Formats: sequence, structure tokens, C-alpha cells
Amino acid sequence: MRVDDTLPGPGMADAAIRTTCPYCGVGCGVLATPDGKGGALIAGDPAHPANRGRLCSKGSALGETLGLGSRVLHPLMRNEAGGYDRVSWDIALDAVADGLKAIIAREGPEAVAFYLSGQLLTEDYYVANKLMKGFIGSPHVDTNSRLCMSSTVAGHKRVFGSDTVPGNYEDLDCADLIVLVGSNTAWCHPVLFRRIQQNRNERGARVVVIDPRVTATAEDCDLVLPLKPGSDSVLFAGLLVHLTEAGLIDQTYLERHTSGFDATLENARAIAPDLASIALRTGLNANDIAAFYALWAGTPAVVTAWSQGVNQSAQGTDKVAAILHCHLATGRIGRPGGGPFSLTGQPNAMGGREVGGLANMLAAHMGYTPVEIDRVRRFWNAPNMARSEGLKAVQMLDAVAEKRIRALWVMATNPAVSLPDADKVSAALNGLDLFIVSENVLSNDTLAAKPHIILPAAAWGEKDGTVTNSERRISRQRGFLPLPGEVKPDWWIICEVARRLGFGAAFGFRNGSEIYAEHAALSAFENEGSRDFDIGAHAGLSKHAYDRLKPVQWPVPIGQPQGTERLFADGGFFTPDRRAKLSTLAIPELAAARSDAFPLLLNTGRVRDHWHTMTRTGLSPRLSAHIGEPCIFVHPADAARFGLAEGGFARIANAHGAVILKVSLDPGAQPGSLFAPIHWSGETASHARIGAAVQPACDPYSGQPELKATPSSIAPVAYASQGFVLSRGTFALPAGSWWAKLAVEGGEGRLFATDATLDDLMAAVRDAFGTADLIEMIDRDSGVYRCAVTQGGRLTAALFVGPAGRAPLWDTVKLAFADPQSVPENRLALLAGRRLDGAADPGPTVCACFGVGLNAIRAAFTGGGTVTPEDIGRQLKAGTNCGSCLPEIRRIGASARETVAA
Ligand SMILES: Nc1nc2c(c(=O)[nH]1)N[C@H]1C(S)=C(S)[C@@H](COP(=O)(O)OP(=O)(O)OC[C@H]3O[C@@H](n4cnc5c(=O)[nH]c(N)nc54)[C@H](O)[C@@H]3O)O[C@H]1N2
Ligand SMILES: Nc1nc2c(c(=O)[nH]1)N[C@H]1C(S)=C(S)[C@@H](COP(=O)(O)OP(=O)(O)OC[C@H]3O[C@@H](n4cnc5c(=O)[nH]c(N)nc54)[C@H](O)[C@@H]3O)O[C@H]1N2
Ligand code: SF4
Ligand SMILES: [Mo]
Repeated sequence: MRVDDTLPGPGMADAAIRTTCPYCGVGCGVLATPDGKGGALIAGDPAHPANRGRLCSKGSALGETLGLGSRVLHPLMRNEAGGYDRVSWDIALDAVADGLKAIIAREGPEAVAFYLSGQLLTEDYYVANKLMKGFIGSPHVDTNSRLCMSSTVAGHKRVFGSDTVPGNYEDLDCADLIVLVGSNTAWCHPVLFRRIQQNRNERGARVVVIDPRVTATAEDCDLVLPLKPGSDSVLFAGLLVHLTEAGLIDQTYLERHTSGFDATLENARAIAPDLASIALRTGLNANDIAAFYALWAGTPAVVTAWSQGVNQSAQGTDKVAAILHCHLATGRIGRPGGGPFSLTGQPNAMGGREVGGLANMLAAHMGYTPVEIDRVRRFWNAPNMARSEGLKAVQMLDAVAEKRIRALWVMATNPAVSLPDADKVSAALNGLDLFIVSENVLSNDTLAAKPHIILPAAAWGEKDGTVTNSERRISRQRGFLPLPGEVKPDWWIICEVARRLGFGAAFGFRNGSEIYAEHAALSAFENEGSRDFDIGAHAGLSKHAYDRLKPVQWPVPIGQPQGTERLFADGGFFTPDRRAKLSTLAIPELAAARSDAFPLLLNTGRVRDHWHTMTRTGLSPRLSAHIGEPCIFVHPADAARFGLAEGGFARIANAHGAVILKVSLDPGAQPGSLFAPIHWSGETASHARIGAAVQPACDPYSGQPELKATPSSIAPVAYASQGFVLSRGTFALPAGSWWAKLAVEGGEGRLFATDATLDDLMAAVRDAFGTADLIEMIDRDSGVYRCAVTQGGRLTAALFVGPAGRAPLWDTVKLAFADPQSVPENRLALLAGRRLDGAADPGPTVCACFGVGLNAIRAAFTGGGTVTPEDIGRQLKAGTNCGSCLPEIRRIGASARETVAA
């Protein structure tokens, strides 16, 4: 196979293009080989330092998400009737520019705002930020990274003076202890999890998991600390006290490179005076806390890594600072195998931070001091510099609701789903004077709020630029597919609008490479080592060199083109006195207090095989097979307390909104807490847009919302019947039904529950499919109805329904539906839900990479003799690619052994 670093060209159809995965912040290198028909073969890039050839289930399935069926391919404008007309780019861009001009003239520049995303490329982000903050003159640029990384940014800046991640992924290979705080690494950063596990298996590294829930990550570790939600800073304040008492403070490092230790220690003592009070406040067992402290104290090569359990918190910035303090006090920073490590969420959350995508940053890691404003103004030759920090995401949407912001341009994010208090967000968006969305897809919940103008943007595989991963590594994301329809790159769209606003001279970029070169030059402009973010070595980068850019970790200052592996081992912080600043933490009030009306805390987060609002992973049948339905994970004790049953439904409600989700009993859940995935939206489910039931309370420093602990109630919801429907097109269920849509091979699948009668359902079937090719089976006494529609002998639709609690299984019918060649000879067997080839039903998918089902794995475990997960890998291939199902396979093994023993 030929591998090309650059772009596909004539005669290169068989060449693999090096690019990076568009999902998580691990930033894995991908080799994409276009198939010449709009698709591509996807493989991990063995040469990329982030993944060395590995990909997780989501990355491996990227080829299944390249179809154009759901894409927006032409500029669209809303007409008077509320529908959309296809318009030319000129008309759409003029409308954007004229609309912005009119609002700026009438209300001033601060009435306009951009809401951006960590899924934009650095080049897109740079021009958006430059246009708004330097030329339109409004500071109101914020990004979905506010919901994701901003507490880490605020924590880094408070303590280090700059938003710097000191370490790198190799530290995870050579640490002796890895502490994962509020991170479900096994599911959310699977390739790093594999690296951590490899270290554990081969070098004996120890792993500690700190998370109120016992997650898949916690199944492969040495110590689990299921602390009370929000109590992390107590635990880490206690660690600081312990380290001091154990004589482990690195006095030399502390004296040379830090300030503020004494007051910080005093404050830590007030927060966490002794083990008993730490145990009380964290809800942890005192012995476990002592074991954790001893382990951390006794292991110099320790990495403390965190993500949303720390960031998405009303005390997020303090939590980050509390972790950083422990590393600084022991000098365990910037050394191989040692340091604090923020795991970034999105593929380019870091790049967005670098260009100034956050409302409180200006550009190139500069803030809003008069000197910095003036420096950026001179560099940009900017006529209308923003003068002070802008509104952060939640406040920005409040300003939209209050009509202080009249025009909003949303790019590459789906705020009607992902912002807290999401119903309010949808209504606010709908009320804008000018609402512009740059999107890949034709339909999502933000588009349902009816933008005036929809701009079709290039998607992964088409767009071309750079991204920065969690370890500061800048990699090229390269296009390997032609731009479909009239789709354009985001940077192009922004520059065209800038030109129409009269700023053409500053936005005359012909390609991403010219933008990157300017961004690099700004990073070095009057820097001289005063700012961490310096990629001056790339300032003069030619297009040729840019196209061949190899992954490199910043800083990459002039004279250091090889980049920088680690920072701060010898101090050199970016505060005025070059010292890290330890500071006091607020005594954490466990902010989200439960009440009688709302006795539970609603925690929200991710599942293994879906990405955010599912606009891409929702297209992949393979990825929809793992957790296909919007569930609420409940501890069995809470289920008993509130009358909930596994597989039943529950209404979760609070002051903000309500959702209805399927109940899944989870012994790993913390009693008193619920966990719901964030992925379902109004597009993919009837009642599962969780953002509607999430509070908008924010961390006071970072403005990051507390998305992990909304006081809520839960109550069972009963439906008369439950079933599934498979169809080539969309099937309309009777009003009031609960449903969740899933990608299935060959069409659309919906799982549903309803109070509609069998007659209502039969009428809906007749409406949708007619009667010509319909076979039906009905047993009114049992409340069972099943039908299949065949055309030319092939199954084209099916609906099975039964009484609630006895939902028909769909795995075998799905197989017949998926296979366009299969002609069910025995249609009655099909209606009976039996496999037509007589083979065993595979059951729900466990290994998404190889499509291995639960039943097959269970059968292999119970087949006799001692069977290990490795045997399962050899027999069935399950777990041998990305490995993110390994914890689940081990669990199936354990329960199979219990069953056999019983
Ligand atoms: N499969 C998948 N992977 C993804 C994504 C995806 O959508 N799907 N998205 C990417 C993005 S953008 C992000 S930001 C990352 C997020 O990656 P993670 O942060 O790992 O994911 P989450 O599930 O949001 O939350 C992590 C954990 O925080 C825990 N938690 C809640 N409250 C607390 C607390 O008070 N203290 C502690 N210590 N823990 C707490 C939750 O129980 C949860 O298990 O994932 C990235 N990777
Ligand atoms: N309750 C709760 N809410 C959360 C979270 C949580 O844990 N709990 N997590 C938060 C976090 S960490 C994150 S990162 C957010 C994620 O939330 P969002 O950013 O809202 O989710 P996505 O589904 O990734 O939305 C991206 C949108 O941009 C489009 N898109 C993708 N690529 C491009 C592109 O290159 N150009 C353009 N123009 N469009 C593109 C996609 O089609 C999609 O519609 O959710 C946040 N919200
Ligand atoms: S770990 Fe998975 S989702 Fe994340 S970058 Fe790598 S392949 Fe993509
Ligand atoms: Mo995120």
C-alpha cells in the first residue's frame, strides 16, 4: 500500500492518506484509502505517535459514516412559510453579511456572537476568532469547549499562569501509578486506556479510578474510589496534607518554582483536617483513602489524569487546582511518567484554546490585558478590537434569550442538545433576529430551531487543516474525498463573509496553510519566551511543508522544530514571577443539594460507541449495536425505592425539564445518583434529550456548567405495549409513543413503547406499507401483533409488538432485514422471531469491531474448561481490535462462571 502524506491526486486512488480521527482528543492517526466511490477504507496509522496503529470502535467504524444521505449539500435560506429554499453561495453569504451589518449598525457590535466548536480545525477557528474579536469588534466568541475543558483552562491559568498541559502520552506508558479522576477512559479515550492497560500488564503500573460510578474503566484497576459527587477537591486537599505530613514535599522545587504553598496548605488543612472528616465528606471508606494516599505518596512516577468528572462541575476549577497542587508540591511534574494530565474531549479542543476560541482568551494564549489587546491589534492591523472578555456559553445563550444578542452564528456544534436547560436554548435560538448555522447535516435539533441561513460545511474526510490533541501534538487532518455538492470548508465561508463586511485584505487566505502560517506568526509575535504557546518555527511554513507536516508537540519555537515533549520539570511557569501559584480553594459546598422533591442527583455522560449528538455515529449500525437505547442507569436499591424495574421506563424530572428513559439496573451506580447518556436528541428519540433536564449552574471561575449533578426525581412510567419496527424509510408511530431510532443494516430501526392499541398500530402499518405484501399474526388475548412486509420475497419492513415487559427481541429479524439476498422461505418462522438459517441468535452486540454478540461470548465461556478473555479473542476475535469491550467480556466471563458454579 502506498502511503501519501499529502492530498489525493490524479492516479492516487489506491494511496492511503494520513489523517487524524475526528472524534476524541486522543487524536489518533488514521490511514484512509478512498475507494473512488465516496467511501474509504480506514485503518490506524502505525506511524502516528498517539495510537501507533490502533483505533477504537468509533475510529474503526469511520468508513460507515461517510455517506451523503444525511448531509446538507447546498446553502439554504428560510422562506416566509418557514420552509427552506436552496440559494446560491452569493445570495447566502450576502444575506449573512448584510444581516450582520444591519444588526451591528442598529445595536452595536456586541449584539452579534459566534458559538464555535472543538470540532472545527485550527484554521477555521483562527479566522472566526480574528473576524469577531479584531474586525467586527465584539468579544462574544465562545465554544462548546466551555462545556468541556474550560475548568481545566481556568485551573491551568490560575496555577501555571498559562493553559499548558505539561506531560504527554508516553508518561502513561512509563508511569508506575495512574490515577484517573472523573474519567471513563475505557469508553471515552479507549486508545489511551489500552496504553494504560499495557503498562499495567507489562510493567505492573497501578491504576486508581476516582468516580462516583463504578464504570468499565474501574473494572481493570487496583483501587476504586466511588466518592460522593463533587467531593474531589476534599480528597486532593487531603492528599496535600498527607504528603506534607509524610515529609514528601519537594522543598527545593517549591522554593525555586512556586509561591503560595503555606496558605494553600493551611486551607487544605481546613478543608480536610483528618481522615475521618475526609471520609465523611467524600463518602469513602477511610482505609481506601489511606491506601490511595500511601500509593500516591510512595510512587514518584505518578500521572493524575482527569476529564469531565472534574471539569463539568460547579467546583471544576478548584478540583483542577487541587490536583495541580499535589504534583507541584512534590515536584512531580514534567518528568517522564510523572505529572498532572488533562484528557481533552474533542479532536481540536486544544486548537480552539490556542487560537482564542474561548470568550475570555484573545488569541494565541493571550488574554485581555491592555498590552495583549494592543499587541494583537497591531499584529492583525485590526480596526475594531474587542476590549474585554466576552460572554461564556451559558451566559451567551441567556443574552440571546434576553435579546441582548440579536445575531448568532453557530458552527460545528449542536447547542439545542448539548447546552444545559436545552429547551430554553432552543426557544432562545428560535427568537434570534439573525440565526446562522454552518453544518454538515441537514437535520438536527439546532436546525429544528429554524436558522435563517444554513451553510453547508465540509465534513471529516473533506476538510483539510490541523488539530491539536491532549498532549499538545499538532497533526494534520487531511482531506481525502472531494467536496460534495456545493459544500465549502468552514474557513472559506468565514473569509467570504469577512470580505463582504469590508475586511477582505485581512482575510485574503487562499488555503488553510496560509492561515496556519499567520496563526504561527502571531504565536511568536513579541513572545520571546513570555508565552507558552509558541509555534514560531512554523511561521514561514510553505504550503508544501504544511502538507507534509508531521505530528509535533508545541511549543515549537524558532530554532526548535522538533517541538517540546514536556514542560515545567525545571519550573519556568508563565506567571509574571515565573513561579507556579498555589492558591486556596473554596470550601466545597456540595453544590447540588438533593431535596425531598428532587432526591437524586442526575449525572450525565457518554457511552462507548456513540459520539455526542450522534450525527455521525448514529449512522453506523455497528456502533448502534452496543447501547442502542437511551437508558437511565439506576442502582438496584434506588430502583426498589422508586418502584422501577429493569427494562421498564422512568420519567426523570427537575425544575428544568423532564425526559423518559429506559431503566437499566446498574450495581455500579452510586445509590442516590442516576446516570444518563448525553447522545440522544429530538432527532433520534421521542423523550430523551437529556440537556432539557440539566441545570445551568456554572463554576464561578471557568463558567463551565455543572453537567454531572442536577437534583432530580424519578418515577416509573407504564406503557401498554412494547416493540420494534424496521423499515427502509421513516415509520410514523402513533402520537404519544416513546421511541428511539437506531441505525440498522438496510434501513431504520425503532424500538418503541406505546399506549396505542393494536388496532392503532395495525392502521399505522397499513398507512405506511399497504396490505399487498403484508403478512400478519395477531393474538389479541396476549396483546401480541407481528407483521412482515416482503417485496420480491425479501423482507422490507417488520413491526413486532407485545405487552409491556415482554418486548419481542429483534436480533434475528434484523439479520433477515439486513441481508438483501435473504429470501425468507419460511415467513412464519420469521414472524416467530426464529433465525431462518437455524443458527443461534447472536444476542446484543458486545464487540462492535467484529460484531460479536453476547450469546456467542456467553456460550464460549460456558463451553467447558477454563476460558479466559484471551481465549474468547482467539475463538471469536471479540476484543482483539480496539479492546474497549474487554471489561465487558471479563464481566460476562465472571457471570458465566457464577452461573455454571450455581
Ligand atoms: N465514546 C465516546 N467517547 C468520547 C466522547 C463521546 O461522545 N463518546 N466525547 C469526547 C469528549 S468531547 C469528551 S469531553 C470526553 C469525556 O470523557 P469522560 O470525562 O471520560 O466522560 P463522561 O462520561 O462525560 O464523564 C466521566 C465520568 O465522570 C464521572 N463523574 C461525575 N461526577 C463526578 C465527580 O464529582 N467526581 C468524579 N471524580 N467523577 C465524576 C461520571 O460518573 C463519568 O463516569 O470523551 C471524549 N470521548
Ligand atoms: N448534560 C451534558 N451535556 C453535555 C455534556 C455532558 O457530559 N453532559 N458534555 C459536553 C461536552 S464535553 C461537549 S464536547 C458537548 C458536545 O456537544 P455538541 O458539540 O453539541 O455535539 P456534536 O454532536 O458533536 O455536534 C457537532 C455538530 O457539528 C456538526 N459538525 C461536525 N463537524 C463539523 C464541521 O467540521 N463543520 C461544521 N460546520 N459542522 C460540523 C455535526 O454535524 C453536529 O451537528 O456536549 C456538552 N454537553
Ligand atoms: S481513541 Fe478512538 S475516538 Fe479517540 S481518536 Fe482514537 S480512534 Fe478516534
Ligand atoms: Mo467534550
